[in-house]
Amino acid sequence: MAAPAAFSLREVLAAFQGCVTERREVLLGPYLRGWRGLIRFLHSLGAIFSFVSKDAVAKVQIMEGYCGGEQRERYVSLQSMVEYELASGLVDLHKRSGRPDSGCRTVLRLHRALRWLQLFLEGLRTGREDSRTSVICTDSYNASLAAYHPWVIRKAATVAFCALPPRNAFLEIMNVGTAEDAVAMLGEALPYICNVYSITQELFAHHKLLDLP
Ligand code: 1PZ
Repeated sequence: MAAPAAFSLREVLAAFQGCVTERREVLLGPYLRGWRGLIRFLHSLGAIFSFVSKDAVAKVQIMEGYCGGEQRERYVSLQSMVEYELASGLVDLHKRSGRPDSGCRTVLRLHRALRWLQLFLEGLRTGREDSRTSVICTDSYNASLAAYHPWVIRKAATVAFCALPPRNAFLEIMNVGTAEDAVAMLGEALPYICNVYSITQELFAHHKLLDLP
């Protein structure tokens, strides 16, 4: 059997570039394609991260279900999703009620993880050649996602981070070329991720959706 084609993180990050429209709407199709690519990359880092990818896959699947379901035209963008789910009373605002997870609460989890990704990639990009990926990763995690995770997940995450390869090796497994090429690519791609993050943050803040259970 042929080995799966090596894929480059450049294409993955480009999906986030393609998901913002001129009207500053975030399109769910490319957003989820970006996530699928990130999850694939995560798989290449080994089984130690499978508890992370399992959860990420579950969340992406929920969203793909909505995007391919009966109400698919309501799930074209984050903006149309928020409007539809709120107007139809589909979002548990204070306590989970046993109803299916809403798109809003599901995207919120991915959105918080995107903040981690932004900090982590920025840390890698600007880090010194001899800096440790595990330290960059732990610092980014503690400054973002950790606040939303119980102790046991924080512990498991921190242990897994120790398995990450050194900075330059990590930049090379991104498959963009040399470590310098990867740093240059990150410099180009990160503003787009920041943009997706801030538009989503604004949208969720506006509708008071930043603490959905
Ligand atoms: C390069 C190294 C990758 C490290 C990944 C860093 C993120 C660590 C996150 C660990 C969370 C895993 C377990 C599941 C947690 C869930 O409880 C939470 C909340 O969901 P809920 O329980 O409310 O339904 N899920 C999340 O916070 C979403 C986490 C998604 C992480 C995606 C990481 C993508 C990695 C890309 C790698 C380049």
